[in-house]
Amino acid sequence: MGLTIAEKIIKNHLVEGEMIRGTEIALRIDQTLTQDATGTMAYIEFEAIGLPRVKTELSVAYIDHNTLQSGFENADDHLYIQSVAKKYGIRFSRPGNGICHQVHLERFGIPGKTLIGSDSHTPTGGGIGMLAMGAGGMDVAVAMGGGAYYITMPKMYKVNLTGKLSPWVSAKDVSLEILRILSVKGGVGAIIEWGGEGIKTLSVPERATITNMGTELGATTSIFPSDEITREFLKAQGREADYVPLESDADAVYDRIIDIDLSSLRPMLACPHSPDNIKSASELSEIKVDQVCVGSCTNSSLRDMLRVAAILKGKKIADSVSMSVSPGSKQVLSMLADCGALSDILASGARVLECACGPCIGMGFSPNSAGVSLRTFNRNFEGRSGTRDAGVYLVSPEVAAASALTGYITDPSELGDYPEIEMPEAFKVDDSAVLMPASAENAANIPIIRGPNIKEFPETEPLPDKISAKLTLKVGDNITTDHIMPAGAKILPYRSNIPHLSKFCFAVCDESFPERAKAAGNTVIVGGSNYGQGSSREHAALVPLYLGVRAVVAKSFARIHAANLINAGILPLTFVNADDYDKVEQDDELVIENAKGSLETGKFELYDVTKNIRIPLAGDFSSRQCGMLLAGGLLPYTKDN
Ligand code: MIC
Ligand code: SF4
Repeated sequence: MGLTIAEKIIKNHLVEGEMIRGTEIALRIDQTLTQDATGTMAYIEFEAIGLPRVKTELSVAYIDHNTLQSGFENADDHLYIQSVAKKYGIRFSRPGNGICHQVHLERFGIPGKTLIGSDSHTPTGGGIGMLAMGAGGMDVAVAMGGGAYYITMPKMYKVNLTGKLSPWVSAKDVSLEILRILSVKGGVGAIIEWGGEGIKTLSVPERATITNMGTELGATTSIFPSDEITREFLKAQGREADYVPLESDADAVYDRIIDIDLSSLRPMLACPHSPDNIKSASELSEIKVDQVCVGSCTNSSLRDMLRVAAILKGKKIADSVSMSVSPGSKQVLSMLADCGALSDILASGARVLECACGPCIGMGFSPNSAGVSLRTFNRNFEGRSGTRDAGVYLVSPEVAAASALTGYITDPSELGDYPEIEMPEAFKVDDSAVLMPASAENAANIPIIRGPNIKEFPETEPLPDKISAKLTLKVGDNITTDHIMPAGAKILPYRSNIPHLSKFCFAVCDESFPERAKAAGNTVIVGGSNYGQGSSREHAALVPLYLGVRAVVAKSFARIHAANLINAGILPLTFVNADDYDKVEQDDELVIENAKGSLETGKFELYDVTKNIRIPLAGDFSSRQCGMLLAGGLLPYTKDN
């Protein structure tokens, strides 16, 4: 039987299990990345493992999320990460060098390698043919220590692209089209392989836009073949030696095949508040726009920026629009400056922000009250922009620039001729903002710098046999980790301070939750389907742990969040009958008897004391996951073993 691209990489990295879809497998990880918002916690966890050096081929610590430094907290965390990186053998990408996924693609990604990152958009690396996955910080810490990364062997989906994108339509529209087809939960448990003749018309950064946003499908990852286009990209980055060809076998077996004709696509938008709420630009032309943001790890490549500059060139953005442009990396910014495109952007009236996540994670540039914000980003969850009543639309760079000019949502093809851009043959390579670690001999003397913002890790306890808890919060479908643990400029600086963060847990849904949870002592949360989609932030498990959450019962879970809950020693259980979700109510007193014994059978029972009803629950855990849950999480489990 032939293999898919992902299966070929998995086969080369398999350390445990068999490649049987739906069963647990363990993979050797070649590369890791962290960013600063999840990195401090990941490195605290790496330190707890107690190894003198990372064991990966390459590990990079990026600073790109928390770059506002509105107080000492961020600066302290940066110094902590920098000192850890130097000591333990990790490269340190300084603030200003760019967004982790963009820089990693440009400078470090290698086809055929495995990469995990403590950020859910790590699949960006699939654009260059890597098996790149987002993970919780603890899993990244373990991988840095040479430990395997465990996943459920995914199903394999194939998207066949035919045709060629029309002018004014771009890779972002392909992402929006697949979200329209599959929805935010349509990729759960699957790897999405992109192929067909149409991929030959897409450059590596365009492919990376597509794999980046594959995260919003809930997919384990997305991947493109490594072909001549990949070679060209690597050559232009001065890294042709890293090229290896990679394609699926002709008789590879897929669980689902989806065909998309690129020629048929039109400019689209994802409307508030979900990336799969898709409409075409021409349908929405009545909507007035207040803000436009170009950037993020989805759309901040040189190609995207040159395109925006070419559309804005010689024109002014509408008086009513506030526009920001954040290039994805120092390489992109510096090349924009060299070729004059940066001046075209500035002359149009747009504001140029630094090469970082910025508005994408609510670090500044929040929209006005009830404002309409068009963003070339990947997520438009409620409140994520920092303005709770804002309406955020996800768009391509083309729609963003055209709408900034007219002040209304605009199908860019109305602007007339599509301005051509010329991509350079070689990128400008300057890796001086990536600091190399100390040599192994000198590492012992490097001190770790720990500011007062770095607080203790929350305590976990072994699983009790009987869990008595209050149902302190009941929420609906598609709850994101941005709901569970919001980010933004006011909160993000405290990512290494769980007690402080806990005050904001579920603030978007119910501000009284933290107080009520603390008062209850032990808590169970009930959710709908796809609970925990979105960000990989393990804080969405560690903070609930700190607040006494012992189990989350939902109709279904998103992959990374379910793993993070188990890593934190919290039971993720699902309703056997989805209708039972309606039977329980907030404030009910609940009991899960025989929790330990139920781990073996996978059959749990929830007794709702208030309603006097018994509800069957499922928890299908591997023996390793049972071990972690019994021990109270991954760290105690790793220590015990
Ligand atoms: C995001 O886009 O939500 C983030 C911020 O990059 C997160 C990571 C985090 O919460 O720090 C992600 O995607 O994993
Ligand atoms: Fe940064 Fe936004 Fe990308 Fe997350 S999605 S890594 S916040 S740019």
